[in-house]
Amino acid sequence: MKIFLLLFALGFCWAQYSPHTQQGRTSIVHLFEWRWVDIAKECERYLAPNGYGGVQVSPPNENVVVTNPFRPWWERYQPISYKICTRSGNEDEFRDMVTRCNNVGVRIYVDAVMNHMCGDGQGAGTHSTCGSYFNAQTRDFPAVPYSGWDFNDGKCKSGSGGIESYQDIYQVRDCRLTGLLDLALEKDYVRSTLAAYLNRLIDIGVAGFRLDACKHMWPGDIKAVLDKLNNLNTKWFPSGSKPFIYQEVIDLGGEPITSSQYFGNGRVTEFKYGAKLGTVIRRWNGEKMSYLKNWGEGWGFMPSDRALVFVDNHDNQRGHGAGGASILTFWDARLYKMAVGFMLAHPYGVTRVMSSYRWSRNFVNGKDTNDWIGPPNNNGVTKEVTINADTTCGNDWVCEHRWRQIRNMVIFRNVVDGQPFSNWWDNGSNQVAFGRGNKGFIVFNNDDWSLSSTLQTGLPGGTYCDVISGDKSGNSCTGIKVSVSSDGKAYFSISNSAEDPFIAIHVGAKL
Ligand code: QV4
Ligand code: CA
Repeated sequence: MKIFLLLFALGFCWAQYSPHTQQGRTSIVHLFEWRWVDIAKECERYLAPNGYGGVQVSPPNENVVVTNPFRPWWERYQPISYKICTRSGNEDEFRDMVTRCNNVGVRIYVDAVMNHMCGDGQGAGTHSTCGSYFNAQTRDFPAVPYSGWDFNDGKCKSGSGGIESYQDIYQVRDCRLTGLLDLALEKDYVRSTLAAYLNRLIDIGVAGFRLDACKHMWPGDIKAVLDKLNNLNTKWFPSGSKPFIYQEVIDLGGEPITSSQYFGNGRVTEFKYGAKLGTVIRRWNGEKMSYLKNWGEGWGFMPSDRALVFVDNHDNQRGHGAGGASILTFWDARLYKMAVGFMLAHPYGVTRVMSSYRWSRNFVNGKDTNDWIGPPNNNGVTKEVTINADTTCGNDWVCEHRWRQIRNMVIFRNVVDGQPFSNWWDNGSNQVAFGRGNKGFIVFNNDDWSLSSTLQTGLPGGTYCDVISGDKSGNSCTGIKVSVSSDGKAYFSISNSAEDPFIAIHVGAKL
């Protein structure tokens, strides 16, 4: 009986580290700035049929309307209230999205902005996405309500009231991040108000939360809010399920605040992952893919069961946040597909795929002066995500999650889930291969010459369709065919000038 209680207790507390995806689904896609009506449709027509586990959505709560620059994407990180009312849609549309996605086994994770309200320079009035009045100068947010008592003004010890040094853990938590009015999360009233907002979302049916700017909140204050949360809605989740939590903490080393200080609350974003993988795939600083043999904890990353990983995110794909120039994005499509393919094939972490929109970049001295540009819109109204005949998206939505190579690697990850990292091979340079037990195998050629090798795949003998160059369609392959002999070996030939210089096979794409 004691063992059972221990396992139950452990299982119980593990829950906030589990994304609660449906059996056989493993990855999250960030549908950045999408409208709720479009996400609901995408769950039914694309994400469920292609095995996506869940969607991270942009902050659904009322935010300030910024007109200079015109409606930047980042206005959504300046809360005015917790009314579900933004450019992505209203509460009815949000509820409909969560219900329809859950009904096809696709979870919804909400980007929750708990650390602050709007910028101290946002003035007063009703320029907010639901028309609520606020006054930043007097810290007055009657639609919550919050007043001066609920902010950290008196607590911050820096001269400017803003964060002046990331070496000072008190400033980082108690002062303003880029002028954003910092909430006093040590107050029970603020903790209860935030918990009430998250509990409304839990009641609607969301599966968990991306917690924004966690470095700027004390881990204990975050825990105090999480301890007030209800279990997930039993309409879609087993009784006793706790919300999945992944905390945005940018820890590239060199600061007193570290990711591990937040492990007690849930998973943490591992920003070293995308920064390092970008450097390796770009072959900068002498990095080589053959060094990826011990990828994961071997590279100094946090434990895999605490990590949320990604190649790029909404910040660093446009020069915000962390990661720098090495970050690969959809703008670097060929290398990007290799990086995302590697991430989805490797067992480390819970994986998140970025889905972006195009904007007109304008580099001046290496910085994109248009990094603020918001989603495709008609005079501020976000455009619909249209779907073209070839299944790509229109209206400047990039839809990386629909790219064959990425969609098929999400399926690859589902097929190999639980299988060990195995059969590593490399040529000492940038040609590498590895398997996942007896379920899948992937080969990369990132050298400036062709790859031609017979490798041990670990797979059962037979003919497999390469899911990078094509699909398995009926009883044939639309792309490259790979024949694995009864001893598990297969010959691979990959030109360094191939459109996508990597091949992936798995037992779900076997003729
Ligand atoms: C400006 C000045 C301030 C001044 C203020 C006066 O810079 O010095 O005090 O005006 O109001 C926007 C503007 C910024 C402006 C600020 C307040 O870009 O110039 O300050 O608003 O008006 C996003 C953007 C920010 C944006 C913010 C709020 O990246 O540029 O600021 O939204 O709109 C750190 C954190 C990490 C954070 C990362 C970006 O540790 O947590 O920086 N990442 C998350 C989100 C990110 C978001 C925030 C946090 C804030 O992923 O998207 O910032 O919620 O590394
Ligand atoms: Ca803070």
